[in-house]
Amino acid sequence: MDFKSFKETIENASSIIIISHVNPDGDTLGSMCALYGIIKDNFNKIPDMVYNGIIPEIYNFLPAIKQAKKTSEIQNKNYDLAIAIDIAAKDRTGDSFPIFENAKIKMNIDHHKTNNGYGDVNFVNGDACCAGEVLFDIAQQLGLVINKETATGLYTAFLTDTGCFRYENTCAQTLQKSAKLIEYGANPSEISRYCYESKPRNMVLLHAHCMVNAKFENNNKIAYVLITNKDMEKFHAKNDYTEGIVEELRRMSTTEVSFVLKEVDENTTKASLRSKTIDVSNIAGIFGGGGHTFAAGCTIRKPVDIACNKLLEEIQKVLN
Ligand SMILES: [Mn+2]
Repeated sequence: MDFKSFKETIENASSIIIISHVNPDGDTLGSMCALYGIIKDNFNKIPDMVYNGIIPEIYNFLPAIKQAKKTSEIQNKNYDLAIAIDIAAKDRTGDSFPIFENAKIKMNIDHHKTNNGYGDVNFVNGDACCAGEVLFDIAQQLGLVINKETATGLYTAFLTDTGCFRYENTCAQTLQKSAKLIEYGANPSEISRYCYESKPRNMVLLHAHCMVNAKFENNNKIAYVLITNKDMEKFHAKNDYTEGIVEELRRMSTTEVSFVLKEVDENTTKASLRSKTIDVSNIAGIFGGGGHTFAAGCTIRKPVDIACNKLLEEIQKVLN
């Protein structure tokens, strides 16, 4: 890929905003902070950063994350340049969609295979393990400075989107590039501690509750749990506390597909799907969602129990 237009586009913009995706994760937030650092250190400009919903507490360690604002706090609505990072499709910008649409130039930096190149300038590599890797490649090819803070953001993206270098998107280059980031100052044990051993107590207790109440189908090949608003209240849970439950269900040797259904309101249910074998992005696609082969999500406009039956039906069609 040719990254020269990255440089030109940044140089030509006098106002820049970086947009992370709804329900932000370690890749979108780590990459956003890294891009902030890259633009600040190499182009002498201070971009704005915007997020949707809540930033999971574990990511408060990210350098520069405190500069990020909620969509409602953004005054300027007409940026020269808006950069979507780790955003598979435009609607994943959530509340920030108007900011993205109003910008004169739209840049799209991503690694989702389903990304259709919706920007004016697109850096999309479906083989990259995370959006942070695409950004790393841009910086390396253009000879841009990666300081300790930027390396910390990028390393967080690599670590979290590969599930601690365990998923199928982990390859030799993933580790080589991560090693480079350590040379640039990222501290692997410290970042792992923040990402994996700094969870709010009630989040861990909610996870335990979900494990105890998990259900199984197809000879335990399907493992799933329904989370109602009542469950959330019981644990004073913030929205992001459900992160990671679907992966815990996949951990069992018998699991081929796991999913978590979360009640949003009486007619809306959010589904997260994980798999070891079948393509769950297709199944999410049936309900208007998408994602990766082994990790996908969708919103189903049905009450949680009906959504559950519909989703089970679709998974069983593929498994049987
Ligand atoms: Mn990602």
